Amino acid sequence: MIEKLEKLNSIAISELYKTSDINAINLWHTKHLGKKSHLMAYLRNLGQLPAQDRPKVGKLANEIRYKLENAYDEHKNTLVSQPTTTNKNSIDITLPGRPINRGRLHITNIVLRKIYSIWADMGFQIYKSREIETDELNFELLNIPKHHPARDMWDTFHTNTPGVILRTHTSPGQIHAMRTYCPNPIRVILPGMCFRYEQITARSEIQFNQVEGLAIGTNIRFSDLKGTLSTFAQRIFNKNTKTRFRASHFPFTEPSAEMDVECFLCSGKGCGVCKNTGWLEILGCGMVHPTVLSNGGYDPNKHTGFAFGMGPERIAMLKYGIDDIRYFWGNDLRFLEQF
Ligand code: FA5
Repeated sequence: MIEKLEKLNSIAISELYKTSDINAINLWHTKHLGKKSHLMAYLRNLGQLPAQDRPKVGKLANEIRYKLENAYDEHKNTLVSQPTTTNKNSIDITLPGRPINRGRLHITNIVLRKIYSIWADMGFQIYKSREIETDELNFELLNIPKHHPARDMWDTFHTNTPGVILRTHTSPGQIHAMRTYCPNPIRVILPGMCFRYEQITARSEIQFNQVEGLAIGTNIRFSDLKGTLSTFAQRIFNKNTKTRFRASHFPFTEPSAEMDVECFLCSGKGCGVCKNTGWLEILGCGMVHPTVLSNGGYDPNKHTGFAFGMGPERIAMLKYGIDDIRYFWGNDLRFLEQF
C-alpha cells in the first residue's frame, strides 16, 4: 500500500511539470486530486484497512495530498505570471511597449499660427488668395508694367498658358481683397505660398510662405504702420525687441520701407548672422500706392492704407536660431522633431 501511494505521488508530480497551460493543469488537478482520483479513493477507503495499518497509510496519503496541492498552486502561479515562450503565437505582455510616432505641426505652421493669432488680436481677418495668378494681378495692377526693370526683383515661374504664372509674392491678394470689400474699410492678412525662380541659398528658397497685410480706411498714416508693425515684432519675438524702418522701394507702395529687428545673437553689436550691421530684415512695407488703391476700386483722394509682406520661414529662423532655410523642406526628422 505504502509503495503504491509513493508511486502515485511520483507519477502525479512528473505529470504536473509537463503541463504548460491552464487547461492542462486543471485537468491534472481533476485527475490526481479530484473526488474520483486514486488518492481520494485511498483516503475514503482507509476504514477497510487492517487497524494497525490505518495510521501509517492515512498519514502518508494526507501528506501526499498536501504536497500535491502545494505543488499544483505553485506551478499554476508560474504559468499565469510567465506566459510561455515556447508558443510562437503567444503575446509576451512583459515586453516594454513600442514607442508610437506621433505627428506634429511643421515649424512653419507653428510660426504661422502664432502670426495669425497676433494679427487676429489686432483685428485682422485672414483672406485666402490664389497661388496661380495672372501677370496682370501679380505685376501690372501693382504698378509694375510689362518690361519694367522692377520685375527683376521677382524672378518668375511661368506656366504653359501665356499670362498665367505662379505668384511671386502675396501682394496680388491686395487687389482681390480690395475688389471684394470696396468701398468698406479693410483689415486683412493674406498668408500663402510664393514661388521664385532664383538660386536656393541658406536664406532663400524657390518656394516659401509670405504673410501679406493690408489696412485701408480714411486717415491711415505711416505712423499707424510703424506702430502696428513694431507691436507685432514685440509680440512675435519679445517685448524688448527693438525695430527700425529703412527707406526702400516697392512699386506698389509709396513711401516704402523695410523693417529690421535688432539682431538676437549679438544684441545689435554686429556679428556674422547680421553681417555686422546689428540688424536683421524681417519684412517689406509701405503706404499703398494711389494707383494700386484705384486699381482696387478705392478713391485715393478719400482712402489711404498701409501694406506689408513678411516671410514666416525667415521669422522662424530668427526665433529658433535656424541657420539654413533648406531644413524647412528637407523632411529630415532630426530637424522636424525639435519643434
Ligand atoms: C515682397 O515680396 C513684397 N511683396 C512685400 C511687400 C508687401 C512690400 C506689401 C510692401 C507692401 P520681398 O521680396 O522683400 O518683398 O519679400 C518679403 C519677405 O518675403 C522677405 O522679407 C522675406 O522674409 C521673404 N522672402 C522673400 N524671398 C524669399 C525667399 N526666396 N525665400 C524665403 N523667404 C523669402
